[in-house]
This record gives sequence, structure tokens and C-alpha cells, in this order.
Amino acid sequence: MKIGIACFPTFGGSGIIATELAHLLAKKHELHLISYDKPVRLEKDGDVSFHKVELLEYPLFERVPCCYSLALASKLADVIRSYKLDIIHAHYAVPNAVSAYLAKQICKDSAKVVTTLHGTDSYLVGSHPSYKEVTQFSMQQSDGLTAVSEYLKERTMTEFNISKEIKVIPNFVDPQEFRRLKKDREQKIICHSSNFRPLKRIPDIIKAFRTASREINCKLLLIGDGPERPKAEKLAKNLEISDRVHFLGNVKNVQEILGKSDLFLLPSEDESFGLAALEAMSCEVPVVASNIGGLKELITHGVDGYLITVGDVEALAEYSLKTLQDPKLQEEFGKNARQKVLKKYTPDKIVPRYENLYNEILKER
Ligand code: GMT
Repeated sequence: MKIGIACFPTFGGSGIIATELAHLLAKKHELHLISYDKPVRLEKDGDVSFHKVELLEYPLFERVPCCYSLALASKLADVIRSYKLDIIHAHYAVPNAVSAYLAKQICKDSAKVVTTLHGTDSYLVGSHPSYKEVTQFSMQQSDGLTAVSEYLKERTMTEFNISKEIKVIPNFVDPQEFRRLKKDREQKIICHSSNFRPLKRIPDIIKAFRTASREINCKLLLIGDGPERPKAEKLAKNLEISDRVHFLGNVKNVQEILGKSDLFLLPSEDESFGLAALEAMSCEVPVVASNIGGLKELITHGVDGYLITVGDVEALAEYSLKTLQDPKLQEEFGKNARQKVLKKYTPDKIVPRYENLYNEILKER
């Protein structure tokens, strides 16, 4: 098969999954990745051809940033024609699925479109009145539509009134890459990684860490960057724990930190899947997370982590301490987490599901 993947190249989970999927599919198929920049996890001299979407800078577009959707559609059409693609797989509906639809029309239906919804593209950005109509249309027009969790499927069906079947294909992680590493210090490491948006509730993590750090020798590693970071740095300073809270910014090899961590915190308000938690689980790291969305499908309370009510900082601290003060429990949860990953979330379990979907759609052609 000849497959084109359109995604965001940034540190977010959708871009990561799209890029990893491209690499894995490239073992059997011809793969093209189309975006405005090289995605973080795209190997330099790998087997995936990268096609950069060039943007025209024009004064008229300054306050009307419509040019990316159009440039992406043109680039997709160009790649479909030049390489005779069978499938365009759009990760994140806005604008990727919309551009893919346009490209398909330009190329007179010669390639089929699969859209994978990752969460915020559906219920946050996509459901905004300015985008809802066009997002709904692009979902409905996709030849195949997938969501990364049951939660996202249900929510999309309710909010968008979609009649098209949405297949749930969860995210995956490479257990060879994301594994336990040897730690050289006794100090406990609590970890979090995200794009530091308000819905990630970084202040809850910092406050819970302060409580935990009064009882045990630990440090907090915060991976990622985003709008909440300056506020979070200020909070750590005000709480006088700056010496133990480390802001690492965007990190390329996140597995090197996760592999040595003892606990992962994800107290988000919303999370369609929680890829960051899955990566931690693969490294045998127990997760304390909110009892919401895709996290409820991923984590089993009292087996491989704990689930708390959103905003319950006390419970976040309590469960963190409970895990870290009991090495046996920490190890048991970590092992259970890894087992779950191996059973349900490895590439060999997930990638064929996308291939089957492509094949089903192409059969109808
Ligand atoms: O968390 C974000 O805001 C980034 C966003 C993205 O597009 O990368 O993440 C979404 O997709 C990830 C990959 O499928 C999921 O693991 C995240 O749960 C989801 N984020 C939200 O639903 C908030």
C-alpha cells in the first residue's frame, strides 16, 4: 500500500502516534509524512519520506491564518498524484481531515481518507462554533473514522451527531523503547509530562508534591512546555520547593527519564487517552491520574495505579505517598502496568488494526 500521513509535528500525543505509526507501517508499505515541519520523532534517514508544507507569507493572511489548511490540501493533492497514494491518514481532524477531504476531491477520489480523532480536535477545537460544522463534515466524509478511546467515540457521537461508524483503535507504545532503567540514587522521582495547558492542572501536581516531599526524599521532574509554565515556576518558588521541582522543557528521549521514575502524575481535567501515562506504564511506573475520560479505560484503580477526583489535591498527595512509601506496592503496580501494556497496547496489537481498516476501505474502491 502507499500511505500518506498528515499530522502535527509538535510534542503532542497525536503527532507522536502518527509518526510512530508511519515508521511501523513503513516496514511493509510505502510511507509519506506531510506536515509543516519534521515531527519530533521522525528518524532522520528513516524509511518515511517527509513532505514539507510551505506557507506563503502574505500581509492579507496576518489576521486570517487560513493558509495552512489550503497549503496542506495542495501538498496532499500533489503527493497523492506524484506517488499514487492509496490512503491519506489524517491525525487530528482540524484542519488535517478537512485538508485531506479537499485533496481527495482535487484528485477525483483516487485516494481514500482515514481520520483519527485524538480528543481536543473533536471536543475542544472541533466543537467550537467557528469550526464545528466543517469538522463534523470532514468526519462524516472520511472513508474511515477512528477514535483513540471508547470515551472519545461516545463523546464525538453525542456532540457531533455522527452517523458514520467510529472504530476505537487505542494508542500504543514500544515496550522495547519504554522500559525500566537502572536507577543510581535512592531519592524518589515523581514525573509528569504534558503541553502545560490549564486542563493538565500543573498546580495540583506541585501542591501534592509539596505534601509528599515533607514525608519522603523526592524530586519532581516536569517535562514539557506550554502556557502554564511561568505560573507553575512561580508557584514552586512561592511554596519554597524550587530546589526539588525541575522544569525540563521539551525532552526528545522522554523514555530515559520515565525509565528511572518512581511515580507518574496526570491529574488532567480531560484526557481522551493519556499517551503520557501509557508511556510511563510501559516503564513500570505506577500512575496517579484523574478518574476521567480515557484515563479510566487505561488505569485500574488499586491494580496498576490510582484514580482520583479532578482537583482533589489531598488524594493526589495521599496516593502518591501510599505508592512511594511501600516499595513492594510500587513494584507490584509497576509490573501490573507493564503487563497491561504488553497485553493490550503494543504496536503488534494495534498497527494491524489500522492496516485492516485501510484494506477494508480499499476493497470498497
Ligand atoms: O493533550 C493535548 O492537549 C495534546 C493532544 C494531542 O493532540 O496531541 O493530546 C490528545 O491526543 C493524545 C494522543 O491520542 C491523547 O493521549 C491525549 O489524551 C489527548 N489530549 C486530550 O484529550 C486533552
